[in-house]
Amino acid sequence: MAIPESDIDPYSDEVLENPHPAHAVLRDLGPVVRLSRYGVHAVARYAEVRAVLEDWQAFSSARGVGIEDFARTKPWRLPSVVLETDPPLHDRTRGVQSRVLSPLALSALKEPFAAAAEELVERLVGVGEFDAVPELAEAYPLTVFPDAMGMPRENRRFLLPYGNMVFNSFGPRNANFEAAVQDAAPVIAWVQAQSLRENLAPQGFGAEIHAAADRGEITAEEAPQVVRSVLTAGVDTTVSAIGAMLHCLARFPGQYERVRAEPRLIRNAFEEAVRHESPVQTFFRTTTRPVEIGGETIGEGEKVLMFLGSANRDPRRWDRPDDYDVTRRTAGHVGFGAGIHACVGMALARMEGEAVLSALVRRVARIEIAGEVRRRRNNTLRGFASLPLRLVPA
Ligand code: OVM
Repeated sequence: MAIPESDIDPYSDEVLENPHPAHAVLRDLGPVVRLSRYGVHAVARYAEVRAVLEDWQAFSSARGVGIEDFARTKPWRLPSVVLETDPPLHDRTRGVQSRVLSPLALSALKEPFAAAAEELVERLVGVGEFDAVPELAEAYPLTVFPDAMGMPRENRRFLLPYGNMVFNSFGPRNANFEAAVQDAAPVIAWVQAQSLRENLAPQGFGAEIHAAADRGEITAEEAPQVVRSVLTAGVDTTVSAIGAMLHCLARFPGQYERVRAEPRLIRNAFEEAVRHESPVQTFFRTTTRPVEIGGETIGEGEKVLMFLGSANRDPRRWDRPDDYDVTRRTAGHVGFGAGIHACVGMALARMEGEAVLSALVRRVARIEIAGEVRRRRNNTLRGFASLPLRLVPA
């Protein structure tokens, strides 16, 4: 038995534009595949993606969750003390984020999040036709998220190029990466400054993370790094998820009607969009020992690429995986990852998605595509460069 090889380039323009055919080929080749172009192993089936996510001892995050191995190459930025770590450090830093972003801690934000969505959607219904990327998918998180963090008003849009850099940096040093990191210095400096205690409001996620340092849960040096982690992961991802939800509801008008008739489906409509689109398409792990996956053994120190988007559309796990179905049992999807590194901000993401869709179903009878939809090219994130929509008032 040998591990099958493939020369598919998951970071080519063609595959980033439409990854689904390549995912199907990789899934059908076997439970684990070697990507000859990059010298890494990859898992594209649901079962193996899940198995890798759930075994942090054998599949480490500490050597980076991108294609670069921190044991061989100097990391592009100071590694995240949450994402790019293993226990015990991971559990300490993650524990602080987890408390600050817990559903209970977020309950006070429900009303302001709803109010912001109502205001934005009301205005957009008046406009009628617009590009939903800047006007809605970006505009909404860029208001509610920095407010919740306790950030000043100036330069909030810097969060977008910063996220774009970091999510490109998990892939190879290709044209996408190079374009994203041009003029990186001022953006990186800004994010670093925003993470400091003195630049964060006395109330908000930022202040709460710094307060955890006062209690000795994390060190004073770690606190801004834990803030930076939330700033990095908290915007681009939700922009993509909200964009995906809007795109799905426009492409599947029957599903939008269904949600309007039964607003208790709103939460699952967002969740199903995260499964269907998988805004975060890929992450890597590095093996800490020779380890078996799907009956094959791979050696120590090997990079393993997990195709989350492929797992979420694996017909071995999902019925009609390419359909957007707001009544689907979405539990078990890996759009937020799984295991100890599963998205710590998912309650916040869900609140944002739910607030936007709640505002839409009240005011909008139909969501229509109103022009050419263009995909964005990023080594890790799947999203849109442009999503022209028409909102037909109720
Ligand atoms: C971090 C980080 C950065 C990007 C993504 C992410 C999806 C985390 O710096 O911790 O999670």
